[in-house]
Amino acid sequence: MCGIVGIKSDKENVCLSIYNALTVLQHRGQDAAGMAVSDSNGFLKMHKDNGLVRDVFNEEQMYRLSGSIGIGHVRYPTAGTMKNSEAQPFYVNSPFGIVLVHNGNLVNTSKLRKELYDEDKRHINTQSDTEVLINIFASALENNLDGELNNECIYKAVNEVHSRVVGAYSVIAMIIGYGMVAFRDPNGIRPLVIGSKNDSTHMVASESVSLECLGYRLDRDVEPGETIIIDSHGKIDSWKYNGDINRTPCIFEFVYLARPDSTIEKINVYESRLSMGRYLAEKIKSTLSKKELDEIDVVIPIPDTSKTSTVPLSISLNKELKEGFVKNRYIGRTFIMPGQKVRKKSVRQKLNTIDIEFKDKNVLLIDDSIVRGNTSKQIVQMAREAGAKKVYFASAAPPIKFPNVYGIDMPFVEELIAHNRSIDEISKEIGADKLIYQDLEDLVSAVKEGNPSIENFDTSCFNGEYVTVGVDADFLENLSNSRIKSEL
Ligand code: PIN
Repeated sequence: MCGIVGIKSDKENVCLSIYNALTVLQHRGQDAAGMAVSDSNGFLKMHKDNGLVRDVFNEEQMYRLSGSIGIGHVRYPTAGTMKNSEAQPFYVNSPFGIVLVHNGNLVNTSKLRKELYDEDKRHINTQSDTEVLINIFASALENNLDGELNNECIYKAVNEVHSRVVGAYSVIAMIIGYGMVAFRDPNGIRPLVIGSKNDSTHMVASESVSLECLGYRLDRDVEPGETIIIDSHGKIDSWKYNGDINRTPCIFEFVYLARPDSTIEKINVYESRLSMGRYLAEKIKSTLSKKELDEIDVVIPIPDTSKTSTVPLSISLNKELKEGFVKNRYIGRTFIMPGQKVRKKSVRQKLNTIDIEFKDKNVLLIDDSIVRGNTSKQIVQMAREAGAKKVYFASAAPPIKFPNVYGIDMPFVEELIAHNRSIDEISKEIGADKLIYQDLEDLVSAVKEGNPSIENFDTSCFNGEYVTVGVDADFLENLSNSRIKSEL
């Protein structure tokens, strides 16, 4: 998962707005950040590096990055390596100066790499699938040029991209001197929204929250398979792919990835989490015996995401909600630390217990999801060390049994605690007295409540049903061999 933003302004220098929008999207990736801005003389300025937004850009770079149109990116590594050369945006200088940022993960990258080399005669210099994508786009633009560059050739180029590329891709590209091009894959797996301030100042971004925080109005989602062009005069035009469009947004955005104050596909993320809590409460009621339910003294969310779902859950169970864990806000994510030992230690550095909420109590802990189960195991242990008698554990998402191939960094299948284990075995593994998982059907219903017109979501990490072609056993095996082992 990554965060992307593009701004075209009628007068103001966009660099500070892009910087601010990237800090709002920082939860989508803390590994690297980058920005490319074009000025009125057609010069492109770019800066990217590993690190948080606030560390990557300094005052000097911000002065240099002036211009009225630009794009930015925050990265959470899902494909490729953690080298700073793989930070985005990527740039090519033919057929025009093009810079591009991408959120998602391509499925047929190996095939495309080979084609680019053999047929398109383009050189790829990194492991990043975004470099593959920009070259496919550039090559398609070259193939479809009809004299002057115009919107029509751009649409034809994106049409070619859709027909060659398989996977998840929300993209913002900038063609220097022409304008900005934003498009979303025909499944609309990763989010992308567009908003505006006035008729000629527009922002495209991964989440609506970056629009709101910068005083833009959310206009709408970029539709699956849709391409939007904002030209250098601020004029907007759009086109819809005429191939297969099958809207299947990633349900995990609602479980954990997106900020609660975002709206994706007209679904308020916060409300979907409240609803998950209500459904999970029903599941808990039907799973635990009356005795077990009666003996729960307190419900405790594991911060931060599950705090939202725990509120209606505790009301529905008629149990007191207590803050039993405090999270250190200033610690970086543990994934940047290599090796299991360091990762285990990091949970304790990140979370601490408020012992009085556990001492001599039967507690029900709520988390948004269980991926590897390492954190859950340590949290259960911490609850016991703080004096809990019984520790029940509930997850607002169903068991994660399959890898995510569309841009969420989920470990390969053997590392998933729910892979090849029954619920009782998982419960034992994390040391809980009982473990309750949300049912997939209920998770889907909870999210759908916000927009009943969405028929399907990508739920592949729960049921192994991948929404694009090309995800077979061979693909999954190659993926697990190439994956960066990082922690979600
Ligand atoms: C973290 C949300 N959430 C917590 C991410 C841990 C799985 N983990 C996924 C649970 S936050 S583990 O609240 O947004 O900070 O199962 O892999 O141990």
